Amino acid sequence: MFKFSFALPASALLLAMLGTAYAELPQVTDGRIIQPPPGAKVAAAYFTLTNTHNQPLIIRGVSSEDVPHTSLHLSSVVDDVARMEEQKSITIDAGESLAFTHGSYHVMLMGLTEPLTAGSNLALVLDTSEGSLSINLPIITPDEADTMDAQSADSMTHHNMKQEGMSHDGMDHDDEDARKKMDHQ
Ligand SMILES: [Cu+2]
Repeated sequence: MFKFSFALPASALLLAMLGTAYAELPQVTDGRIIQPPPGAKVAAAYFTLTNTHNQPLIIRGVSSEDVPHTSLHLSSVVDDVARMEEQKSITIDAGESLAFTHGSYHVMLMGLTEPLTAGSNLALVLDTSEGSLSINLPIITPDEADTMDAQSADSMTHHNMKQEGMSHDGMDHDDEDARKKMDHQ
């Protein structure tokens, strides 16, 4: 009687600890920021986020100590015009992965005061339904990014997007008119 009543809560506690502290952390892979041209005030951060939890993962915001303005963006093409819209939140279903990449979801880095230099890293914090998620993204050269594209499984998609003029890097982020259209503040 004593033995039974003791053993049950102990195993339940162990499961709870595994569940909250270990098993459900979202996984970040393929993190990269392509070094922008000298003097650029804007860049984009890319990574793949996998929701290993059995509940939807909701990303509600993003911040960085080193970048004045950061936001969640989604690129799209409407009537052959590339545009970006700020996202209030992004939901990743249980067990699913979402690629933040060229022509799709990305973290917009705006008002850069220091150059983003290849070889260094930038830390971001994602505000999610699972709590704050710190991620550290390497800054790479455009050549290194092309090599990653060629090696990645979705390289076809990237190259098709570039041909259609949808590539993020092809857009002039410094253009004042474009910034107004995108509602950047
Ligand atoms: Cu953007």
